Amino acid sequence: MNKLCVVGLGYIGLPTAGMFANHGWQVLGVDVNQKAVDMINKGQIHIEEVGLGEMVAKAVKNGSLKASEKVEEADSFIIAVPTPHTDDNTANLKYLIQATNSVLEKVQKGNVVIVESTIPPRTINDVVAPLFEAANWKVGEDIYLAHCPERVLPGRILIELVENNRIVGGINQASTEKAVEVYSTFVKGELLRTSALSAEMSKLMENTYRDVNIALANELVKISEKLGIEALEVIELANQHPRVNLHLPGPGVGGHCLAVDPYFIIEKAPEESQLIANARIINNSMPGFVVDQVGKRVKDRSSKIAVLGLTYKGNIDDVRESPAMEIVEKLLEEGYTLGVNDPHIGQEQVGFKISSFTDAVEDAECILVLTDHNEFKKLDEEVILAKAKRPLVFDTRNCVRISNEKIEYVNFGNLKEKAAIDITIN
Ligand code: SAJ
Repeated sequence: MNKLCVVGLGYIGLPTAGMFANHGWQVLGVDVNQKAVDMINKGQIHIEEVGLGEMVAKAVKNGSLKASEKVEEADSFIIAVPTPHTDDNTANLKYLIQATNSVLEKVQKGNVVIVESTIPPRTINDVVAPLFEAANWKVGEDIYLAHCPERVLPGRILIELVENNRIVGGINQASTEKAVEVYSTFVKGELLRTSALSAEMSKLMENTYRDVNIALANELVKISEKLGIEALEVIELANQHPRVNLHLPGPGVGGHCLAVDPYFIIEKAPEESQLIANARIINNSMPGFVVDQVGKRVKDRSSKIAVLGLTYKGNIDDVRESPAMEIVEKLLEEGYTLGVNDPHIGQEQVGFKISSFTDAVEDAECILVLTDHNEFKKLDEEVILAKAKRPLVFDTRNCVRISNEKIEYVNFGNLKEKAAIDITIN
């Protein structure tokens, strides 16, 4: 039986370990978090993901998955540790280097080492390979090295791991083929063979493409606000062109991918990354723009604002890099009183009070929608009319559908009052 060692048991590493363990591999999952290791060895999980609990429990029970704090000898190694960005927006490769060094202690001739973590371009060639070379391994001959970025969406990880096409980028062709052999165990999507360098850059460009396009939509909102144009109507009309797909404006871009990955490119080629850097500046300016727009409608800074939604996008429980959190901070700095409601957030995730919808809306001069949770698509209009001081809904996500005429509705892309508009983008 082939043995696999997965270093890093987070949102990507644990589902990956479980998947291999359920497809004929003997898997050792390694993590520095002792609590996570203990839980997994009891067949439990420390993160939330649809179907993952059952998958891990099954693999632990039948003995194909074990967890440990120490790397052991194996045929293949997968590294799936975080690569956070530092305060100066450069990648922090500390965990990747630690993980590589721990693999280095156990690697044997003929093994393949695969990095799944998102990394700046040239990291495999300039950082990871030299660590093995310094230990006298001929990388690509004695041992094989590849970068296979993950591209799965939280909530759908177990499905997308199997069905998505997967980029497999070896440091040389022999490494690519070795890594293809590993993933072909369960991947039903296409395995796209390429170099490590192209793999690194494609992953970053996928998220940068989205970030730049969202910046374009956000810039359109600002231009439209100045010129009295209805931005959302413009997007809807322009998208009728067969080769145009304008994205949706919003209160900013959050999450640990889109708001971070473009910096990995900028870091390596700052002079050349003008458009990418400007897109980051535009998207980062959106929380301030939202607060200015609130200020135009609610002049008395001692008023109460009801904030609906804190997560970086709808129907998830993740507040990492969320523009809504920054907007809350800025509104408080302006002096407003806030009532905050988010049905997907627990009190312990944030440092301020989370209220029920009714309590949040009570006495509010403005109901500010920052996240497109399903719960917000149809608001309780009776409660708004009975409790709010002024029944004004300011919808930065174009997601609320209002039916009562007594409620004033302002759409973010249409800063003059008008009904929400139905737009779909890919
Ligand atoms: N957003 C807009 N307007 C839009 C689309 C999104 O303002 O038109 C905002 C969202 O509200 C959110 C942010 O962008 O704040 C990011 O959301 P997202 O759904 O675009 O992306 P993520 O970060 O949840 O996941 C992305 C995905 N990448 C792409 O769609 C290209 C996912 O497939 C990747 O696996 C993931 O990044 C990753 O791990 O890199």
